[in-house]
Amino acid sequence: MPHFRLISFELCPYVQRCVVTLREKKIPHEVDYVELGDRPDWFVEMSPLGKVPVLEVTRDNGEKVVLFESVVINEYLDEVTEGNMLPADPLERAHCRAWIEFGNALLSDAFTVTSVEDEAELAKILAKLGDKLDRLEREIKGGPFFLGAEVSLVDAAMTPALQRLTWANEIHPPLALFAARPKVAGLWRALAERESVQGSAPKDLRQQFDKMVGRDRGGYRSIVGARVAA
Ligand SMILES: N[C@@H](CCC(=O)N[C@@H](CS)C(=O)NCC(=O)O)C(=O)O
Repeated sequence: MPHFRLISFELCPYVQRCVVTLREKKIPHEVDYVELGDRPDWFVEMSPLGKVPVLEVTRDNGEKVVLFESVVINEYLDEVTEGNMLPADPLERAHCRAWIEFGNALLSDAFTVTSVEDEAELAKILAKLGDKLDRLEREIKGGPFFLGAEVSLVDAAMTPALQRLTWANEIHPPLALFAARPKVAGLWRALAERESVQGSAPKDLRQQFDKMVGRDRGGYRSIVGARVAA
């Protein structure tokens, strides 16, 4: 087995996806943290897009290969370890990859919903988000996870978005993101119970999230954040 070194930034939702996979599959690895506001030279040199996560893979012969992009890292980790977090059938695998891409869009919307500054913007993003959550609700068949009883890479990819949307909804209940979407709500509840998810982010992530969405962003607070501050 190669040696795995994950380059992380503690609050990064994309890193979190890889940590879920590493923990789900109990893959030995080391973690190095970087401050994105003060990037060390070795990280600038190593990371082609200047982003985390990066996975440095050291082969048995000492050769190092750098992987980047959370989705790519997760598929590689799944392929080189016991068990499968994607189906064997090519069509089903492709279908999962498509929904992983959907998870990227969901994460982007989750960020927007915590940073909008007025009601009109909030209504726009809620319409987009509502459509996505409705589609996800229809896609989850038996649950509790995306593919059913077993956790998959789709679930790992959705984890950070569902966690942040759940918190945003708790802070600002009128968002009503989950009330009419019991399967999506159930998916997050099932994920939140897993050790892999519980250990995927710093223990104080919720407090940091509240601070982040409540923080003064260039003169305004997000609508969600205003509730934290109130
Ligand atoms: N598509 C990338 C996104 C990674 C990403 O945006 N990471 C953020 C931190 S959460 C980052 O490193 N940002 C630094 C930058 O964009 O310069 C992935 O899935 O890994």
